[in-house]
Amino acid sequence: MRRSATQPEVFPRMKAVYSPLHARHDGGVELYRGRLVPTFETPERAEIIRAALEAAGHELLPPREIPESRLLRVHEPAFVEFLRGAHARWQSEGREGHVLPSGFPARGLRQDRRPAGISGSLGWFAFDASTPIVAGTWDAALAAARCAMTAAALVHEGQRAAYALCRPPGHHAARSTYGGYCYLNNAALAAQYLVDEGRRRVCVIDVDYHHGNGTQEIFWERDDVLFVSLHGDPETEYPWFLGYADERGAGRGAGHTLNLPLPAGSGWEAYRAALDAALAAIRAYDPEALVVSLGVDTFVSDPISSFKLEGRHYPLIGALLAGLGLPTVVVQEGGYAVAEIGANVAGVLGAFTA
Ligand code: OKP
Ligand code: ZN
Repeated sequence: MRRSATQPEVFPRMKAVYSPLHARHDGGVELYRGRLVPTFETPERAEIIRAALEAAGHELLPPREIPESRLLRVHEPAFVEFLRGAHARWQSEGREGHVLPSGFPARGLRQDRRPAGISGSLGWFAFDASTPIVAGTWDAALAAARCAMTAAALVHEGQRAAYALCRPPGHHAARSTYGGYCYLNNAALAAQYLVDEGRRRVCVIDVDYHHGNGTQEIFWERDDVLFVSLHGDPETEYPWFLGYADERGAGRGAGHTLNLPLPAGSGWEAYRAALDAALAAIRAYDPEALVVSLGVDTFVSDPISSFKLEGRHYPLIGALLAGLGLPTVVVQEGGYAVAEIGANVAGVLGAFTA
C-alpha cells in the first residue's frame, strides 16, 4: 500500500512492542527425546519477527517501565523471587552446567513444602526439563512481561489492536510454576492488566500449538476472564497433563474455560472448524477486550509440532480474530520454523490493520 505525505493514513500501522533484552535469554539446552539439545526457543526467532514487522511497516516501540508489582497480580511472590535469583544461587553454590531441574514432586511425594536447596527448589517450581535458566533469563522474562503489559496499556488507551513481541513466551507459566520455555505468563499479565484497568470481561484465546496450561490455571476459578484454547491433543502432545476437553473451569469459573484439542496431524479444515467454535463461545461471552496468545507453531514444517497449516492460513486466522471487532492485544508465544516465523506472524497482524 503506497502512502504519500498528503494522503491520510488509510491503513494505520500497528504498534508492536519490542525489547532487545530478549536476547539475554540464550545459550540454554533442553532435554528433548532423551538428549540435551540446544533449545528450539532462540533469540533469532524474535529478530526475524522484528524484521518482518519492520518490513510490513508496523511501528516498533519499547516497553514502558511497568512496576514489577504488577507481576504479583498473576504470580506468587515466592515464585517471582525464585526466578529472579535462581541463576545466581546456582552459581554461588558452586554448580556448573545448566540450570535444569532433575526431580519433581510427583504423586506420593510431598506437595506441602518447598525444599531449601537449589535443586529441590528447581523441581518444586518447574514442571519440565525443557526450560533452562541462564544468567539473563530474568531480565528477558521481565522485559517480555513488560512488552505484554505495555501492549495491553496501548489497547486500553484506545488502540484498536497492539502486538507484544514477547520472548521468552509465557502461556505455560502458571501462578507459581514454570516450564515449556515459559517463566512469566505474558498473556495472563496482559489480560489481568485490562481487568485491573476496568475492562469487565476479558477473553484470552490461545492459538499456539501447545495447550496454554499456565493461563488456564491462572484463570481457572474466575468468571471475569474466559480462556479458550485450540491445541494439539494432550493425549499425545505437550504439555500432556492439561488441555483436555472436559476441563471447563471450577467455582465461579465453571464454564469459563474451553479446550478444543485436535489430533496431531490436523490441517486447516479441522482447525477452521475448531476456530469457528472458539469464536462462537467468545461472542456468547461478549468480552470487552481480547488477548490472543499467538503461537505459529501450528505451521506445517514446525520442528516440534504436528499441525499442517500453511502460510496462506495465517491471514485467514487474523481476519477471523479481527472480525470479532474487539480491542485486541496480540502476544507472541511459540513458533520454531524460524525461516517462516516472521511471515506467519505478520500474516496474522496484517488483518488488524486492513
Ligand atoms: C512452548 B510453546 C515434545 C517436547 C516439548 C517443550 C515444548 C514447549 C513449547 N516432545 N518441549 O507452547 O510453543
Ligand atoms: Zn507452542
